[in-house]
Amino acid sequence: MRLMYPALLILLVKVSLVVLEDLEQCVPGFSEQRYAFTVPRKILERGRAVGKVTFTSCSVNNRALYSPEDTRFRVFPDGKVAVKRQITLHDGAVSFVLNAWDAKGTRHSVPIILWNEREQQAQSSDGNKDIEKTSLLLRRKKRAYVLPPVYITENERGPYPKRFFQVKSNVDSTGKVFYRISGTGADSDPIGVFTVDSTGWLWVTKPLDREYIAKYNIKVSAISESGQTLEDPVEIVINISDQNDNKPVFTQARYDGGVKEDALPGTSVVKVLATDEDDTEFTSNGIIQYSITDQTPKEPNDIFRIDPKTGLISVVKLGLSYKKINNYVLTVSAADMEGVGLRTTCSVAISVLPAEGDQDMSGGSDSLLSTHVLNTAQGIPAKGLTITLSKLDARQTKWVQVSRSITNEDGRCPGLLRGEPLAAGTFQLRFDTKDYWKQLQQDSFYPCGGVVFTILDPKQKYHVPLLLTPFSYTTYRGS
Ligand SMILES: [Ca+2]
Ligand SMILES: [Ca+2]
Repeated sequence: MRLMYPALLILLVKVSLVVLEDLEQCVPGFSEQRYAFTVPRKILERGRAVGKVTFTSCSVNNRALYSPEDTRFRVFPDGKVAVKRQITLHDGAVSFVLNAWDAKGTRHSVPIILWNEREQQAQSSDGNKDIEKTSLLLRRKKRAYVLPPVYITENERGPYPKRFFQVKSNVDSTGKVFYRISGTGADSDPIGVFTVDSTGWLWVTKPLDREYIAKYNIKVSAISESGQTLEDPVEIVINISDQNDNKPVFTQARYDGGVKEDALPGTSVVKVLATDEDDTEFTSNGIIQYSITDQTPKEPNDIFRIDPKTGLISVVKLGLSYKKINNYVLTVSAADMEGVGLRTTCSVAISVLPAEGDQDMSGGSDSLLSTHVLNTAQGIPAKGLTITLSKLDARQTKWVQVSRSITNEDGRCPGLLRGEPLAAGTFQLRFDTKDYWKQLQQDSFYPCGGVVFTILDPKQKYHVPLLLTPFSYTTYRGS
């Protein structure tokens, strides 16, 4: 037994050397530049296998990790492509990019196209003789060739130029055939992104940017030596597949909002907005989700929530107190890929305002008509804004001024009625907004804002607040 060990050892060393040599010569990648699978029906139910890809990962066991960019598909370790969620082929075809990683961690991407067999037959039944074999199926529909779209991933690594598709003319047999391409990216701006060589191969000359141009339509013509066009041009649609190369960007670095301390759960406070230039149609690279990642002060926590899809921040529960904490700063994050991708943050300042009817702030609880102006652009009460109260005269023809006052530190006007009894009728509050913004060195779109309202019962309380930014104002009936 002892003698057998060295022999076994030598054998093992030999075998592993062979494996290593094989791996050193191994070229990772997919077996095809693209895969086209046909399926017998329009609706692909969950679990259906549609085809198989072959990928060499160059790892010892040649296992690969696949990640389809369309999450309705899954790809098993053996390369089998199956439907994960039911799909309807509305246009007769669907395509997506499949990524796989080799043993060195390099990503390889390949386009996969699924065709509905019936649609294909219907389209090709009118001219079998013209069917040409390219690297994909080329079919003739009426006078123009219909080619399945070609996919190129943006930001693809060089070296450039890279060839990606071949067309062949079927009148090739007699003399020499030249090819010419036209369209955006070929002979019109941006010129020279794509070229064609004498064998009909199309080349891409530089990395592409989907956010610049997402789709190219190139026409390929076959030309004889004497310069004659030999047949109808072939149109090739080149779709640029997205990579997640853009972070979400907030429209403002900082947002401000205000909320009353007695605001009920569900009250909206402020809405943030971020945009992402990446694709939202075929991938989630541009689909943003919002979350609150930090709050100052930390306690009480969970007072605010953000709608992950809309960015609307609202009050979740009671517990705000103007006297205890009158300002919160939230850190809000926007992350693409539906919340798991690239992340950006912004800060949101929220002012807590005293509740209505708070004696200290309202300028007297006996006042039946009150107003309150809030600068919602900065989340602060609007101080020093001139307000004129007028009443429509008995003949309903002109406005008669009742009083004129200026808002105090809290954005309120305690002297609005100057002790006069409130009478039924139609009133107007005029807010001199231009002068207010001017003192803050800001331009305003509205020189003034007028709110006209009817008082039916003079014994009731009427509160007419104004929420103001340089470009908008809103009002509502408070109490
Ligand atoms: Ca993105
Ligand atoms: Ca992109």
